[in-house]
Amino acid sequence: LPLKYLPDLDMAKQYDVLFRLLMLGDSGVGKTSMLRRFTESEFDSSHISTIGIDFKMKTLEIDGVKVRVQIWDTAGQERYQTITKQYYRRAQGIIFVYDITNEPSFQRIVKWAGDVDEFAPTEVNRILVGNKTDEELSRQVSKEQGSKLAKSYGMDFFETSASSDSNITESFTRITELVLEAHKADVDNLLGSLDEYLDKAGLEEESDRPRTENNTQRICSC
Ligand SMILES: Nc1nc2c(ncn2[C@@H]2O[C@H](COP(=O)(O)OP(=O)(O)OP(=O)(O)O)[C@@H](O)[C@H]2O)c(=O)[nH]1
Ligand SMILES: [Mg+2]
Repeated sequence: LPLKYLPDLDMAKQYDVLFRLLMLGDSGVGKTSMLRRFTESEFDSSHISTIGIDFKMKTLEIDGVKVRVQIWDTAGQERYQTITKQYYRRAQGIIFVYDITNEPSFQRIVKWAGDVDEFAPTEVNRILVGNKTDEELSRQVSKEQGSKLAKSYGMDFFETSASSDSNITESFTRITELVLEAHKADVDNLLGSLDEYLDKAGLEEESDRPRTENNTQRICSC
């Protein structure tokens, strides 16, 4: 087994693989609110700017694979960018967020994407999200503009609202699916070889022992 896939034998098998996702975008676009909506089903209309970086966890089941995602919520404020950039290279999936009622936040996606090209692994999966669709009357960026930009980057595109809970689960699920797809060969390989390994270990130890499979957790932290 490659060293980067370390089974953690201490915990009961609650998930099969672990992926890291990263949220990027200007301050105030709603990154923390989207994450809070997704992980806690809550929304707060006050803005408390994220300081540096924070994360939340959630487990999703995709194609029978229990995927645990660690979602890193970065501060959009310029002054934290030296810190947050250090997390780019450990991400397998990136969610770029802008605010549909704030044109400059949309323009700056180009800058965020450029930073990712520079600091993240080239194979990182990415999606684009335009948040705050509940504020339709204040819209400054059309859905077409968003979808066109996403297309030019080869990214999937969603418009969401953390406030009215629209497309939030869909967006996080999609980026997770993309990451899982991209790592599918590794994951299958990992699940397969661990099963094989455990079968053999079981046979060699004592053949009437129950299979240890269920106590094993497989982590893909590639
Ligand atoms: N109407 C509306 N407001 C939202 C939505 N999502 C977030 N907000 C509000 O926008 C403000 C900023 O949201 P945050 O989630 O803190 O933004 P952020 O992107 O995490 O900002 P930083 O941490 O500074 O980078 C807050 O007042 C939120 O309540 C939404 O979908 N609709
Ligand atoms: Mg925040």
